[in-house]
Amino acid sequence: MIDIHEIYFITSNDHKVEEANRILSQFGICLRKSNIKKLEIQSNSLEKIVKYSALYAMKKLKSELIIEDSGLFIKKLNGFPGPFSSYVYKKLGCDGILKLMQNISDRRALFKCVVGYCSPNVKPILFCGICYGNISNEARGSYGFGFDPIFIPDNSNGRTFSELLPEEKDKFSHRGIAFRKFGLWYISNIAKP
Ligand code: ITT
Repeated sequence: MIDIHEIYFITSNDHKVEEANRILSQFGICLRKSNIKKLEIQSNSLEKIVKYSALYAMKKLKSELIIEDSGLFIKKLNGFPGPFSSYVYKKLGCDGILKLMQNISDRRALFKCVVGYCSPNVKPILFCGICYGNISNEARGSYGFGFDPIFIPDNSNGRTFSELLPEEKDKFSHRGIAFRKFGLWYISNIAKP
């Protein structure tokens, strides 16, 4: 029988939990959502935000845990919304970003995800994933969440994340890359047979 490793995931976002668990199941890891309050400092660096949040959560939970911070960085908007993606999505949504991008022909953008793991014995260790692509001219597709309908990852034949099946998104996505790095590290360093 395969042992399943359960780790707390400090997040309010059910979509993140679903995506992470889809990716981590191949490593025998299952993330369990924890609703303890996540403290997020204001910073331009996802890495700094994740490190700080992980240490803060560890003080409360005293158990191994995962924190993840992600964002959409648009080149011609100097990286906006970046670390403020969650707030901007809630206030402006995909339509607001499309309006900001009206008349901008360079639509290069990237999604970045930083996953932080720590335990009572392990200081926060970070795993990063970046997915390059473009902002579409209109929202398309019905899968996924957040800015998925307006992000066309490279090598997707022009389809937005929302037009890809969830498993296809995992192959390209920032979250897929970061959590696969974490899974590989975890099974070779922490969950050794
Ligand atoms: P927690 O902080 O509680 O984990 P959150 O949704 O607020 O949840 P972030 O602060 O990391 O998470 O915000 C990232 C935002 O960026 C998220 O709310 C989405 O709007 C957007 N985002 C991140 N990854 C995405 C993805 O794969 N597809 C679409 N949008 C994404």
